[in-house]
Amino acid sequence: MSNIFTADPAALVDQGRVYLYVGHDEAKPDGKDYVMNEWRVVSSCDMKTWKDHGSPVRFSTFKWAGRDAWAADIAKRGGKYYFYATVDHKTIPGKAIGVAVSDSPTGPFVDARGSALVSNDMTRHTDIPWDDIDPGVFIDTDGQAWLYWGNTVLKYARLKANMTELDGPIMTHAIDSFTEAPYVHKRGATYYLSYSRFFPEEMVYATGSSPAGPWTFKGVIMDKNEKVKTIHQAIIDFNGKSYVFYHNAALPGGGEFRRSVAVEELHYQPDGSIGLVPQTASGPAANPAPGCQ
Ligand code: FUB
Repeated sequence: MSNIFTADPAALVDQGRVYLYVGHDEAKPDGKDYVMNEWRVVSSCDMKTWKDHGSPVRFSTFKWAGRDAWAADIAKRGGKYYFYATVDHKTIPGKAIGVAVSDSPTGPFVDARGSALVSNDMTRHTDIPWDDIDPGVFIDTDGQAWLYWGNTVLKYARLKANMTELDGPIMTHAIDSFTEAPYVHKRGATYYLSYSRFFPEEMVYATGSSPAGPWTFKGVIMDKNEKVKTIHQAIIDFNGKSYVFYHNAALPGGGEFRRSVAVEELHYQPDGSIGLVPQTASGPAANPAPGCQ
């Protein structure tokens, strides 16, 4: 998307098509903070040409939220699409995570609970009010769904099969220099936890043999951005290749609060490690998925 500023990608491959969900950075050129009211959806059959599906979900989809359509993630279960989203809570000070649901990857989405799934009063690990942000949802091959989130402290919990309730306690992992944007994916028997570390952020990853860790730090996936301190990744496989979405501030007029989502191909080495991914101006080559329209 080069006509608007976007951030915090989440991605889902569904029926041979890739859907990309992004926050909309609406700050003015001299803006000093995020202005984010909605998430946008685009989709592609080849990672090169994108169809705009507009905005099927906003912070105001959650009546209990007052502002801030920050980072989100999505999962499909039982024919429904569950969208986990960071917003600012109207009555419980601090950030919170809501879950919206739709019968279609392009929405419209409705609040699945009518209340926050996670709110700041449920976590006491740090004093900051923005520690309950950046949900990453992962459904394991055994069907168990997990939610990861956090700023400063990495938190995680099981989700019930209904995808709208936590199943058990909120747990934490002590991850050195963890900043935010936890994201878990699985390749073969290996679980990959990618996240942002330091500030300005670099995109790094750890691996483990279970969705609950323990996690072994492996290395840097992408070096920090030049013009913006955040980077926020999502990693998927699509049509035989692997990709990492992230954001930078490369569009004209871009900056800290005027970011742009981009994508690059990601390569696994024979030992399962992820090679350093350079940012390019052109992105990956077209990868047309057979039968996708
Ligand atoms: O877009 C607002 C916040 O900035 C996100 O929640 C973080 O991941 C960072 O990208």
